[in-house]
Amino acid sequence: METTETVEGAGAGAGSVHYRTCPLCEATCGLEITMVGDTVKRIRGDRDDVFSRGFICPKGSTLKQIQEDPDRLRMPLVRRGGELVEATWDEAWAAVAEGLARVRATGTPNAVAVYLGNPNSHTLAGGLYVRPLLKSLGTRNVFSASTVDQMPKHVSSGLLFGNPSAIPVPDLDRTDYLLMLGANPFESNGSLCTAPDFPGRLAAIRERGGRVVVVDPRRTRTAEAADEHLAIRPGTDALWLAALANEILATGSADLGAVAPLVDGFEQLPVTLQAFTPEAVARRTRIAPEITRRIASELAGASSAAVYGRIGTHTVRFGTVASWLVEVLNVITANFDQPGGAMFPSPAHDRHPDGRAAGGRGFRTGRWTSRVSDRAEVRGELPAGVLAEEIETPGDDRIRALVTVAGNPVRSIQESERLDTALATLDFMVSIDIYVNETTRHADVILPPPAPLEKSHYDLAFTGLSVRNVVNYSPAIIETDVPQEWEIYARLALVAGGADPTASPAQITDLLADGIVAQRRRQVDAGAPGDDADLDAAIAESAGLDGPERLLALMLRTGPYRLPWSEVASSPHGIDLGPLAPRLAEVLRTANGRVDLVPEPVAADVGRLAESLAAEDDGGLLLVGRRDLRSNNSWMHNLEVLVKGRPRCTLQVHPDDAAALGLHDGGSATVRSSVGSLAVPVEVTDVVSPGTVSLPHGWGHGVEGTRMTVAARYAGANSNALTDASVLDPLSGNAQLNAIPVAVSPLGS
Ligand SMILES: Nc1nc2c(c(=O)[nH]1)N[C@H]1C(S)=C(S)[C@@H](COP(=O)(O)OP(=O)(O)OC[C@H]3O[C@@H](n4cnc5c(=O)[nH]c(N)nc54)[C@H](O)[C@@H]3O)O[C@H]1N2
Ligand SMILES: Nc1nc2c(c(=O)[nH]1)N[C@H]1C(S)=C(S)[C@@H](COP(=O)(O)OP(=O)(O)OC[C@H]3O[C@@H](n4cnc5c(=O)[nH]c(N)nc54)[C@H](O)[C@@H]3O)O[C@H]1N2
Ligand code: SF4
Ligand SMILES: [Mo]
Repeated sequence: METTETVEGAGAGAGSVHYRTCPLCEATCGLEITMVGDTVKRIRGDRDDVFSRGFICPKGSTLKQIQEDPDRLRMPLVRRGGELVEATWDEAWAAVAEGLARVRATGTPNAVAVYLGNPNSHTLAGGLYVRPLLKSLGTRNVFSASTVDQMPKHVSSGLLFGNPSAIPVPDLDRTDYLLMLGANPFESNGSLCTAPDFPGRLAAIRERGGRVVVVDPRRTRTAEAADEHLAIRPGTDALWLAALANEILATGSADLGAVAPLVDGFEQLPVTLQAFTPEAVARRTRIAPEITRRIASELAGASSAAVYGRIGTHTVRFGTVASWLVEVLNVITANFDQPGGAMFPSPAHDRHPDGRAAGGRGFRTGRWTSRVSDRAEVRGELPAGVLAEEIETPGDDRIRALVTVAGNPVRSIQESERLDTALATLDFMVSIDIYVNETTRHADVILPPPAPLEKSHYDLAFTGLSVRNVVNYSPAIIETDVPQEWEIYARLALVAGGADPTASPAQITDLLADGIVAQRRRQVDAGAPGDDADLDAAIAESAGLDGPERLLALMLRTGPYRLPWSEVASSPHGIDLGPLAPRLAEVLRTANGRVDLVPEPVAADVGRLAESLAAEDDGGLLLVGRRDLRSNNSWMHNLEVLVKGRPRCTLQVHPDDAAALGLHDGGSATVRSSVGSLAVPVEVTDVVSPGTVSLPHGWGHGVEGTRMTVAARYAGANSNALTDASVLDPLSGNAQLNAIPVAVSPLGS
């Protein structure tokens, strides 16, 4: 692979320089990594990366610390006599086969549940080999981090476009006006909007005379850098977005622009949203009617504008309605599918738009429901919030075994202390993970994949959410004795399907490759652009490859850009495929091939939103989360370089609230919610608005049985002890993790 060059003077003697994409967050920064032998000497931003141009955050260089972390697992662990002890891979696989078979023998396939964590979106194994694993397990008890995150966006896209994977992103580099709600890219580096150097791209909007407005109950660093900050009352974004749309409709300034011929239902909007005038929502949102009117007029009048909502608008009780309203605003201001507005990326590995008449099967949820509280299936999974009750409650189909793949639900989902207790009662649990953490300490077998630098990388998920079309492949740069991650996932799929643990994981790659070829062959036969020659070339090129590379080569050559693998593999800084282009017609999968602007399930839930208008707001404290640049959900707290310094897991309280409650900076408080209580250090700061308190998630380390030495010293508190699993966004099953009613008192009182 021509991705290295030799350099002198990189520490002890000659080194080699490698380029790869950082897999840690959604920003996909290019890294320049200097190695001497198998030791990482230096990691910095790759100035020649076609997308990130040298940008890097403090986490990017910690791929070195992850590589070297003595707590990171390099051998499987198997429980013997109650203790997790090191074992060979053969022993570990035998234990997995025995454990799964034992549970299967006494229950239905639904007795084995699976939880898929966030890093599955960041690995090739997660993107390509999870599907066969789910197929083999054949269980309806599939859970993932999606229902504590972005599921409302999938549902709004499913209902609007018939396509839950078609997620519009703000065209950051060309927009003249960005209205951003519940997102803090100065800390998160962006989400459902892949844009390395998000801060720089926001600054560029202002430099070219555009405007950035941030809506957040906290005055974040993102808000500080914007033209305007609106400190909305937590949990009320849907009300405010509805008022913006209502105002645009009422003033006659709505304009569907170029997408008008493809949009149904526009005439229903005014009635659907009639209750939500700027006056009507002011009391609940705490945003004055004249401000709402002005923003509506700015949005409608801007030469181009994009509305973008993230975690703070999704992990709330009206997540799907809020997500839908974001799209409605983009549509009715003539900014949908247009440069500078909200657009659909076109990833290079995607199937080629086949040119067939638009139309598809539409989108349905609730094909099955959860056993205990009857929650609807969405995209083949159930809300993560019901996992604990499905383990606790006796009866047929009770969950008796769990497979966790790159997840830490004991810190990341609602009522996670309850889940912790439930996991201890399972008959069998296997985890694919690099650490013994709060979740995996319950496993009977832990299968560790290689570290990031020991495996190849390509962003299957984030090229579909990216503000430019880019392709970038990174080979592994450090050799390892550990099986490749895809082999572990593939072998687990085989074992779960009853195969002998010695069966070759390459079988699964063969199956997946056959599937891709068959799908693309059907498209060619149906008259899609391209021809059999491309497909034959793809098959020939991929034949000499193995695992994910073989599948990627097939997809890229038959995808929209017809990229030969040799070209992708020899472009260490990536290939820029240009800005986003309008493509609404080809992503639509509704039955009639048109946008359903007011889908019936959403219209029904708007009724619930209208009821909430009248609800009392007693002005009590509402808890919201937050992210910190030097953290990443729950799993990077074992890296001293990131966690040292001022404590990060603090409860932020506004000075007025602190005074009223008798709290002081540096003191401690007890926070109580409907489901739990927590002791936390207090940070008094006017960054949070009055009535809002904020605590980050992913902390609460150092519990018995975990093996993360550094994290244990910077333990923090688990904010998900406070989140109520019974409160969900009904359309998506998504968790409410923000706007949680809490009571706060000085510790000990
Ligand atoms: N209160 C509150 N809770 C939240 C949130 C919030 O804002 N507030 N945010 C939610 C969101 S958006 C998310 S995405 C979830 C995250 O929820 P999870 O995905 O459950 O949690 P993570 O902390 O990301 O845990 C990732 C796990 O993967 C392991 N891991 C890391 N790299 C790899 C790898 O390459 N391969 C494998 N196999 N394993 C790996 C880590 O050791 C860790 O155990 O948390 C959610 N929870
Ligand atoms: N450094 C770092 N980066 C990360 C992660 C991390 O843990 N650390 N996690 C990654 C993951 S998994 C994800 S999903 C993304 C998330 O990326 P973002 O969505 O940008 O997440 P946050 O930084 O949590 O920003 C959410 C903001 O919403 C605000 N908020 C809370 N409630 C409300 C509300 O009711 N209304 C409004 N308008 N705002 C509200 C919070 O104050 C916060 O500032 O970040 C990713 N990147
Ligand atoms: S912003 Fe994200 S992708 Fe870029 S270096 Fe930091 S963690 Fe890696
Ligand atoms: Mo997330």
